[in-house]
Amino acid sequence: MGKAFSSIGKYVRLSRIMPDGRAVIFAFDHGVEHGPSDFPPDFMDPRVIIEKVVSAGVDGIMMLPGIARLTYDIWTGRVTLIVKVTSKTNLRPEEDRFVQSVFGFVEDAIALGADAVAATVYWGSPYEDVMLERWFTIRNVADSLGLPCLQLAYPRGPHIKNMYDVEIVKYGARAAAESGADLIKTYYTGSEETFAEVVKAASGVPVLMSGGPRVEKAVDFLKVVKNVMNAGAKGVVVGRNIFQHKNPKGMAKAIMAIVHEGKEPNEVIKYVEQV
Ligand code: FBP
Repeated sequence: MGKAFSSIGKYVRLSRIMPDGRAVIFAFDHGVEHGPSDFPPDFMDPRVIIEKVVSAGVDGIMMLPGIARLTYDIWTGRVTLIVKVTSKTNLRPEEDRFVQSVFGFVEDAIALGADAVAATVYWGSPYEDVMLERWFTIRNVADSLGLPCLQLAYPRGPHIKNMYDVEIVKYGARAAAESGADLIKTYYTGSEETFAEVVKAASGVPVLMSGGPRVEKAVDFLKVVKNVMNAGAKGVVVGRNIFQHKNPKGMAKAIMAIVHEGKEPNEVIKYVEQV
C-alpha cells in the first residue's frame, strides 16, 4: 500500500518551509492585528518591507489572504507562503479580543499557492470552544489536501495573569500538539531552560518562537533567538523585531544566520549595523 497523497503533500510542503528542519518566517499580519500604526511610515506600503525581507533570504512569510494578493509578484519563487486564516482587530471592545474571527478559508490558501495554513487558538480564552471548532474545521480540510497547519498557540484570557509563564506556555504548546498542529508558534518564556520545557511538552511537534514586541537593542533580541534554538526550537516567526527595525534586511539576515548556521549573536550583529 502506498502512502496517501495528502501525507506526501504535507511532507513536501514542510520541507520547503524548513529546508534543513529549521525555519525563519516573517510574520506580517499586523495591519489587522494591531493596525497600521505598527508600521514605520516608510513601510506602510507592504511591498517595500516585503521586498527587503525576502531579499534577506527568509524561509517564508505568514500573511493574511489580501496581503498575499497585493504582493505575490514579489515573493513568488523566492520564499514559501503561509496564509493565516484567522484574525481580529484591536478596534474591538477589549472583552471581545479573546477570539479571532474567520479571515479566509483553506481553499483561499490553496488558491493563493500556499505551502501552509495558519490559525490562532487562544488557549484558556472564554471563546476556546469556538476557536477550537474553527481550528478543527481548518485542520480537517487542510489535512485532506496535504497542507500543513501552523497553530499560533497563544494562552490568553481574562484570568491568565502572565501569558509568558512557563507553565501556561507549556500547556498551550502541549494542547497545540494534541490538537494536531504540524507547527507550533508560541511565546518566549524568558530563558533557554524554561523554553526547553515548552519544546519538550510539544512532544516532537516543531516549536517556533513568536517574536513579540520590538526589543530596544537588536543584539538582545538575537540572544533570545539563540536561546530558543539552544532550547530545541526549530526556528522563529518574527514580525515587529524585523519590520520596526531601521535595518529590516540586516535583522532578517542575522536571525537566519543564527537559526540555520548556529552563529552567535555577537558574530551576526554586523549584518544589522550595515545599513
Ligand atoms: P511579532 O513578531 O511582531 O510579535 O509577530 C507575531 C504575531 O503573532 C503576529 O503574527 C501578530 O500580528 C502579533 O504577533 C499578535 O500580537 P499580539 O496579539 O500579542 O498583540
